[in-house]
Amino acid sequence: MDRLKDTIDIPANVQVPGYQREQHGIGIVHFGLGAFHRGHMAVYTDDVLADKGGDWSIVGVSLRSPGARDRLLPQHCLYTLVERGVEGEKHRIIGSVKNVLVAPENPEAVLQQLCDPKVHIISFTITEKGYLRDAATGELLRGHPDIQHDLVHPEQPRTMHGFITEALARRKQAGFAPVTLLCCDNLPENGVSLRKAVCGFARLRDQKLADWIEASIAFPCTMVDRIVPATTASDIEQTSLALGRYDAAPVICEPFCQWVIENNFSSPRPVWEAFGATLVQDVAPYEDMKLRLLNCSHSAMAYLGYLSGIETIDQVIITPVFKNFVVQLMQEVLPTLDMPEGVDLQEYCAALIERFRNPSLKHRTWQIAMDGSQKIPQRILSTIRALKAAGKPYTCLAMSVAGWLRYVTAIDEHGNSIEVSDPMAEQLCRIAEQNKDNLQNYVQEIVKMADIFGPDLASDAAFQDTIHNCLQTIYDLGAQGAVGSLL
Ligand code: NAI
Ligand code: CS2
Repeated sequence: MDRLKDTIDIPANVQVPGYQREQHGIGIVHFGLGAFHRGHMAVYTDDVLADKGGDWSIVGVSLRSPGARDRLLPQHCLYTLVERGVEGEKHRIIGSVKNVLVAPENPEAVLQQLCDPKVHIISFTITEKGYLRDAATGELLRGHPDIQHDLVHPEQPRTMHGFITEALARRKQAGFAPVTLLCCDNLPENGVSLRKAVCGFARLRDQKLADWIEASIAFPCTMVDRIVPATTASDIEQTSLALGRYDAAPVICEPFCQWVIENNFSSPRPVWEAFGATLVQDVAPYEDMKLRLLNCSHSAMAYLGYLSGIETIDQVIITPVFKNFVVQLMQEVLPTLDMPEGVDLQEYCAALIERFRNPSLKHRTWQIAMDGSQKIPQRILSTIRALKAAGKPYTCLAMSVAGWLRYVTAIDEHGNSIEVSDPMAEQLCRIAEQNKDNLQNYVQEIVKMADIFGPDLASDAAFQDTIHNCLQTIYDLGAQGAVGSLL
């Protein structure tokens, strides 16, 4: 089968880029060219290029591995977006990505691309762990070896922080117009989190540069939403058959797509709002709604579902006890949300259940369970704080935290090992091993991790007791039985 490398003779039912790619220059550099960016921001941008034109093509930067580059460059960075919904599949070739740079191979090439005066937007989906931040306070982990390396070797950075700071220093020196730094990760106040990370690093390097960044560069917050599971070998095979071309890098996603962006830019930008994005002054209510309802439910189902031996989210949500648990969990969360006029939260919750039920996505509980130390704080713990402050119950949320504690013991309910993928996995699993004969001590040692639970919950005996009781129930009844005991 020929490789996808152009749109000649592509089946008529496959949408192809509605523009001549070579006529559009690079305007965006994106760090973290993973599945989500290619299923979300790159699609909005493809729409802009087709209908409004402009130099808004994207160069992706991989900070860690050549995989994305090796899959995309042989096909001129074209790839298939596969929307899977109840009406079936829709295929679309996306053309907005034009090149991929692998930072460890040639950091200078990345810096030169960032310093192109035609680049106006630098965006990020580098996962929650990519920001090297204290997950509870959001402050930069200044002692991280890569941060320390980049302070000593500013011209051969390893981190996003190092690349961005060096590029901004060079752009400032050259008198180029400011760029906008656009975070699209699932972080609390993600633009603020990005600014803390970048300016925290810049201050360590040059206070005046940090002051200039604070004063000149916009870090708009965003709420990004589209369920985009990791692509499997079967997805590649099925997509290639449908296309009649071999596509090594298709992206599988749900039909739903939402992007709420703070209207705060220090540069030109594509008119994404002409194709469904929403520009607002305050993203916070939308971000809270999404992180505390969608992502919280996702994490709860990931840990408790995986422990119950259920592999994918759609299988978890069609299990009655879990469906009822998720509904109850959402109702527990609702009092902490204050939405703008016209947003119907009950409707949103019902729509989420339907999105979770999508049987064609096969979103793995194991994938969502990744990086819990970086996700739990904004998805679950901040909601618990709000409920505790209001004197309201947080039973389902506590069971979700207990599910995570059970998961990171790295041994499932059948005695099989769990591959815990988390930047803090070694520390978490060590604590579990050291306290495997004393559940109360285990809970105490984990909850004492203030870089996850924050100093308030880390020292809250009542909170610890609540988590301990939930965890004991999970050990007594199993994860599914423990969930059922709450209903
Ligand atoms: P992915 O695994 O396909 O891509 C992750 C990207 O981040 C890769 O380019 C990888 O090289 C980079 N990365 C990973 N760890 C890093 C680190 N420590 N430092 C720098 N770069 C690192 O994941 P995907 O699906 O693209 O998701 C990425 C992020 O997008 C998520 O963590 C989340 O914040 C956000 N997101 C994802 C959604 C989804 O359904 N997949 C939906 C909404 C937001
Ligand atoms: C998921 C998110 O992997 C995870 O942690 O909860 O990537 C989720 O799919 C997106 O936030 C949906 O917009």
